[in-house]
Amino acid sequence: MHKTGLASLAVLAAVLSAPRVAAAEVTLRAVSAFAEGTQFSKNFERFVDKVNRDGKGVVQINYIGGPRAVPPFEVGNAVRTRVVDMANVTGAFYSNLMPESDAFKLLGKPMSEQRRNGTWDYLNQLHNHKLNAWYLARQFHNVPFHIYLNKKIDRLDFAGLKVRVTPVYRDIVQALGGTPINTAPGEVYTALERGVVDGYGWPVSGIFDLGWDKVTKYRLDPGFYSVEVNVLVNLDVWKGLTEPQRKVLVDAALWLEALDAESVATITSERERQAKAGIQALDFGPEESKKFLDRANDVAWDTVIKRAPEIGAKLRELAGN
Ligand code: 173
Repeated sequence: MHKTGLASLAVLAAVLSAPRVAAAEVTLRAVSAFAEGTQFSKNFERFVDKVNRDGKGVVQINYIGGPRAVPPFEVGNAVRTRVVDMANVTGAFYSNLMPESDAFKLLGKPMSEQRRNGTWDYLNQLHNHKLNAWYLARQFHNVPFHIYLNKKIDRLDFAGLKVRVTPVYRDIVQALGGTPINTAPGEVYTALERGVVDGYGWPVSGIFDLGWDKVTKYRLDPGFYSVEVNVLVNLDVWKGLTEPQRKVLVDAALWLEALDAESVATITSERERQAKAGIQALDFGPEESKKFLDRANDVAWDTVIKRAPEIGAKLRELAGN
């Protein structure tokens, strides 16, 4: 072999053994379980923009959109089977695949703490095993849920009321004697307008996004639990990423989790906006409120521990409630 041949072989060897930083840019396809531009998609969309800015030549996200692309209750399975590479979705929408996800609403510590105390790691392992997913980020730990009603109640009793739920609210609605009706967010407006339901569960923020203020009379206080909306990546996709690609995603995930600080102002402004829209708060005072919160906590843990005794007990220990 002559000299130039040897030289090009050496170049080839160097290229082949080069670290994977030299790998081509990868593009991940992502969806959200919530409508585009609405409260629980917004920060994920900012995350996508950030990755696309910081990850030029390394990793990019092709955001396909909200529930028109994949129905909300199928998003978890779409990540599992790699129909999509990444999703913004609440555990409440994949509890059919992972019953333990009912407990995520009970894990209300800031994510910085959940990452320090082993909660993130434990939940990541659960997602690895049960959903074939990497648990990249969790958002909105400091945003509570509420029950909204169109019929006035004079005590904490839902007898005769039909209430739209997801797994988040099912147990407490039942415990108070109401009839839970499970629907995706996209069906809430019509269900209220037609009187199919007398109320619905939803976080403190976001009811204006789909016009529900026009069909809502009361918000039951206090708020309860802790919203959880997660960014998941298909596990095979995650394993195939290079270190630099993962770093762009992890840095953006930590940035996304820190956006939870903004929720404090959002909550204040949403409550004010509800009041201006004529939505009245129903509050039965500190004693009844405490009973309600304790009940909500207990019935939720009962369900988790019944469905997943060992993992449920471990999650309760991590939650500290
Ligand atoms: O009410 C819901 O659809 C629901 O469970 C949920 C969860 C997280 C954020 C917003 C709504």
